[in-house]
Amino acid sequence: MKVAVVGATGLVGTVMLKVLEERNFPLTELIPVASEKSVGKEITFKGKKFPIVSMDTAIGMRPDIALFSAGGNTSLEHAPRFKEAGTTVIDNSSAWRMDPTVKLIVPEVNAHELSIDNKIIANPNCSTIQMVVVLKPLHDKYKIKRVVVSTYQSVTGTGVKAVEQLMNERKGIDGPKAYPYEIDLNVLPHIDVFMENGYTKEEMKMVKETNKIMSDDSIKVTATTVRIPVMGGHSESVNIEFENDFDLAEVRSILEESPGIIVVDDVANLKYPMPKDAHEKDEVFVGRIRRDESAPKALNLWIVADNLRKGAATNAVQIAEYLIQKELV
Ligand code: 2RA
Repeated sequence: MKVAVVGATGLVGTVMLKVLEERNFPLTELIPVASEKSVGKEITFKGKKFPIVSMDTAIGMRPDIALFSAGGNTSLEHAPRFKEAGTTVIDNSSAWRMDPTVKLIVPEVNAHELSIDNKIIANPNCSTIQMVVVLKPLHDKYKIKRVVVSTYQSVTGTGVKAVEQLMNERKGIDGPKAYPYEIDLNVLPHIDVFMENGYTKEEMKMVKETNKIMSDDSIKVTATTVRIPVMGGHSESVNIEFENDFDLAEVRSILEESPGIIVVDDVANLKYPMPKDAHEKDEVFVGRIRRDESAPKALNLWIVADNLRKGAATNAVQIAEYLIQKELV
């Protein structure tokens, strides 16, 4: 399997390479792609050095799969070119997610939708991925009416410049700014740009992507997405209202038995999910499982995951693994 990683030197691209290595992905040739200024440099993968090549060179090498994490404009321009060359593209940008002809995939939820005809596949937004992994088994059992989610998102979701801003602020030194305000000892109720309806683009991604991935527009979703000075991953406080009532012990066992989920919920011993524990893991961690006592048939959960791994790189690699397993590529 010839695999290209487009954006190989970026925050997510670097994690994609790490995940491919850790999961011993069955690749016969690796094609790292980055901007012209990086062409010719080398990356090390499984102890071997691979030269970074240009987009055109990579397309000419006709990879079987191309994992993209290079921004929306790059995906819009070059994903179709890889597709033309016979490559299946799995894109981590938001460029294709709401395209009705493109599948938006979280393997634990809707990998079954994939077919050999899907040559551009969209990787959902990180904050959406970790939430729908948990919603899916509960929706199947109790049918979800409405979801209210507040997120607490790591600066790594913004990128290297944001991590540098946080670290510089903690050291009390000036430097490049990724945010309009200080992020250390602060929270910003503002991720991406504000829309006409007062929501941010990040919040509307959670709303629209959830309905597409769950294939159910009847699920009402509202979101408030917040940036916090944390590194290890995104956390989410999720309130779910169901059509049908539930048994709390059954909810817990359903989650414990669902793929990709680890339940960490023992408050008597102060056990609950935290970004520090989720960092560099591929699972979605769920805790603080409790009935919402203010409403019938409603549940509160706390969901944490590493946004660079399950929220981006690992989910993309899992899609690629599924394509190989089902001989769709
Ligand atoms: C963020 N989910 O956290 C967005 C994009 N990675 O900034």
